[in-house]
Amino acid sequence: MTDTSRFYITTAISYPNGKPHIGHAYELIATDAMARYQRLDGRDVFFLTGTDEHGQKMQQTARKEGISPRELADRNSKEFKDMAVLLNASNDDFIRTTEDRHYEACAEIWRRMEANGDIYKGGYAGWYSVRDEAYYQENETEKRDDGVRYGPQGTPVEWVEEESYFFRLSDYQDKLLKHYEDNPDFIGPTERRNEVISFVKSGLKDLSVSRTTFDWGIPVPDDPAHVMYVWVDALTNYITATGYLTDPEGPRAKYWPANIHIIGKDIIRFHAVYWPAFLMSAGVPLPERVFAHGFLLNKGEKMSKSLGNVVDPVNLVNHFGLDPIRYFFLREVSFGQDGSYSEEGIATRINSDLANGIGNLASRSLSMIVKNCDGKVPECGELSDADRAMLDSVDALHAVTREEMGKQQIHKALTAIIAVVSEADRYFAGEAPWALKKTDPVRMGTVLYVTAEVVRQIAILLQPFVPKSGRKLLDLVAAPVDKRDFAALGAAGRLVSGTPLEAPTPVFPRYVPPEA
Ligand code: ME8
Repeated sequence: MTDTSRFYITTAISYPNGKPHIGHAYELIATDAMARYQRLDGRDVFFLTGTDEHGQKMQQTARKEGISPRELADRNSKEFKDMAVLLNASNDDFIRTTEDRHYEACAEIWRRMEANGDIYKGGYAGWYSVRDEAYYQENETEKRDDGVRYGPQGTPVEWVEEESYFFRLSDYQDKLLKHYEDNPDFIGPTERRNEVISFVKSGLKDLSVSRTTFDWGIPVPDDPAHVMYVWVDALTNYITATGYLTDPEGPRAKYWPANIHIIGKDIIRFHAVYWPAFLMSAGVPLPERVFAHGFLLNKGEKMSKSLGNVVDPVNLVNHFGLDPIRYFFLREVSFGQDGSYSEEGIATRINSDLANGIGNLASRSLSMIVKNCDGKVPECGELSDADRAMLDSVDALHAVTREEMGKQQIHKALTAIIAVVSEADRYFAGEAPWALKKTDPVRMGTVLYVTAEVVRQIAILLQPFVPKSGRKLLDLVAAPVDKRDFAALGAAGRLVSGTPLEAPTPVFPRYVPPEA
């Protein structure tokens, strides 16, 4: 039975201290594919993305540019919104942490943690990385030959001493470990789960949750000399958007707790340690799962502004086209691991799987139908063993992809789909319908019917990954608009013989590199 239960999925919210880069685009594309998959599978989906606009990093960048943090946030948040449109992301909301609704939710969660006795005033003296917006223990930092001290993510840290509120994180060590044990799927993939467990086992210190040396943040209730530590503010975005704390009777409150937070591996500690501790303290249910994807590397090298390889997603999409780029990242990178990309890698992948794969299969089979079957979906005659095996393979894809997508193994879902395309290529070549035209036109019709039915189901299943191309393919097989979700997969939605088809136009053109 189709699972019609609600499904709430989020991306991290990005710092708009600069324009979006390819890592941001990657996370949004992957999360979008998961949201679209669940929607087509009949679930009531709420998909959230947005921007994380407070904190010292934003304030410092704005100062360097000679503008206010709000101006910086407004300018770049728009870039992130535009990117979501460019990437055809199906997010249901876009949250900005400078919105009023978010201030209210943050004040509420703070009050609840305070009422639970978990917040006290003290003084912080220790290392802070502005680039990571993170506090680090002395033993997590190292002074390098350049005389600068760096944190575990390779960003410089500075010494901070100021009055600050603390959260009693140390009280949550055992509760967190128990939660990880009782809920083995809370953190994925396994490497990240192990990393988090060993971090928590090594001992948790209370966490400084407010700052007093700058003011670009959400004021602490009843003590406006303090702004909330940006991560308290940022993590709360996931709840703000549902209204769970501030509008519990509202239409979106039902979406909390989230089914899954999709984030990058660099911010797992915030999501799998601090966030569940804050929620336990505030008496709010925890998200079901936090899944960390890997980092994208440009030809194997870490992206960095100084290396000049921070690829602009807009250029990449303009160059290769949106769906080819979406497909490349989703198929090429094992979701959860780091991935490398290059122009050659993208070209090879999209030509082999899209142009020569599904694109070619669709155009060969459908143009034969248009030419030889009166422009109509042919009758499906008696099925041979080969026909049945072919239909069984494509009918099985719903279950296979559902299983893989349920584990965030996006690349495996796509691999399974493309394997059926290859099988259909072999089937088509083996049955040689062109040779049957004169000898056995009824049999030719059956082979073409089976092939077109494979194309129909592949098209339905490709929609989460390459939405526009999936739609175009469905137009080519004249699939009715109300028969394009996963309920129409398998025998339930078989092509109807006699349906008129137009001559196919190419859906996935071959990528030819521009002349040097
Ligand atoms: O961390 N490859 O924001 P952010 C893949 N505001 N993913 C990457 C990447 C890369 N090269 N670089 C960054 C923040 N990311 C916080 C989040 S959530 C409550 C607050 C991912 O703009 C990164 O891992 O630095 C994160 O998930 C997202 O992009 C936003 O990064």
